[in-house]
Amino acid sequence: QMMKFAWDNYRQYALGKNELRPLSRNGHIGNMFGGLRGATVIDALDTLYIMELEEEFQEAKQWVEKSFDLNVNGEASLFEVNIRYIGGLLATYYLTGDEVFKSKALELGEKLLPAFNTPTGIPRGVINLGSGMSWSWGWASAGSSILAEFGTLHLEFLHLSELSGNPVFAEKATQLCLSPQVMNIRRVLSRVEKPQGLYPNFLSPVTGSWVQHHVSIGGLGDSFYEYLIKSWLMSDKKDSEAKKMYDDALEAIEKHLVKKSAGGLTYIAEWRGGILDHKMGHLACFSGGMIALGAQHGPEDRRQRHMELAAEITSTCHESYTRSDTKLGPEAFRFDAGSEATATRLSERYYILRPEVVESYMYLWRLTHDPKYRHWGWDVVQALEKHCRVESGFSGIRDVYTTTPTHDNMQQSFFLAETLKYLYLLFCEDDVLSLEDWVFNTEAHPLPINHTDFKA
Ligand code: DMJ
Repeated sequence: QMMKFAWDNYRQYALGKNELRPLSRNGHIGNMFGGLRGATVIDALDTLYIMELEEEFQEAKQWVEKSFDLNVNGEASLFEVNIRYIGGLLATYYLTGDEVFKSKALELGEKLLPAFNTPTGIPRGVINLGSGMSWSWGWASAGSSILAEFGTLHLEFLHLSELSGNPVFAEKATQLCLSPQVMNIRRVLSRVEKPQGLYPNFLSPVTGSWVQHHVSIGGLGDSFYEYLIKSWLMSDKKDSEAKKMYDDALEAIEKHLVKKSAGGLTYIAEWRGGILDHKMGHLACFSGGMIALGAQHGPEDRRQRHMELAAEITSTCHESYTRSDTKLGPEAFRFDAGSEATATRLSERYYILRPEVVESYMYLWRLTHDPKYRHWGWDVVQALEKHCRVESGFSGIRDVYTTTPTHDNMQQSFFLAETLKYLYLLFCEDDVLSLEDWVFNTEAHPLPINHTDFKA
């Protein structure tokens, strides 16, 4: 019902725009997708299909067939186009077998390739989909590329290669750091000196070296780690290089970033050139699910330790929800100056319908069957209904610490792709998109396991 409500309002007031503005009842285009439209359509397709909202799925499919225009000219985020559009189209192709989704994914994939024309092969973050010109984000230090962006292409690009028969995509994803001396990004990343074994978030696409020593499992770093373990799973556990990189990275994170607060809450801090920032972003809350997923494989003592860590982090993220008045969590919460899993800055009190906490509930439920995860998920459903549902859709809120929050007038496309999908899967049988057969890309679009022969 929540999905139908979110979709119906988007379709009625904003079809073809990127997101619905549910208070003003119009569409939002934004500047992340380079002139592409319909981000909500593409992000919603597989969720509608999985939920058996047949009529709504057909509406979305028709829009893709008749109105989805790829001949656009504008500045796009390589990362966002990949995870939302390519991921959404690929997943829907695999679920339905409808060729239109495959051909659109391949066509769009081709348009992303010029971003990789850099001295190292590390792509830049922004690309003009018309001209193929690419550049780094203005806000990224010294023209750097972002770990979570160039590290979050692998799953989709392997499938593009598999489906097109063109190895170029797999090569781009696996040889992101091609330079005369270096064969691929993983080799470069294993050679480049890593402070304390940690991966900083900013890398120069020109020199292939770190530009700044900020490490985070939240924003700017997050899905790089996620794609390592998922690359291994998607390869049917053949891509041992990815597994080793994941294991080593997690070991360094455990050693240097995992902390316990005075009140006994486990959290993952951020690291700035050796100094810890005792903060977790909402985005970092996906890590409970990731660590639980990765924990299933390996020696028993390690499995147990990682399952405990995953459960503790998920519980801390749950605390960030329960300690607010709305029972929804803030954008970032801290463990300093007497605060414990609460936001201390006004600018971090908002909630924009993000999925990461329910994502971890879904993984922890599937992997432990502890009923508390369903209870926690149900609390989120109720909080969303109470505080985020408005007359014409769902909206983010500006302050989770008041029971009369102001709405931000935005129904994010990831709410339909991820938040509602993970909530639905939390209450489904385990064989609906079984973790044995599917990996979810970082936008919750399911991709089949063992579907590719391209090895890293
Ligand atoms: C999503 O677009 C993806 O999950 C991405 O990896 C980071 N966060 C947003 C939603 O919060």
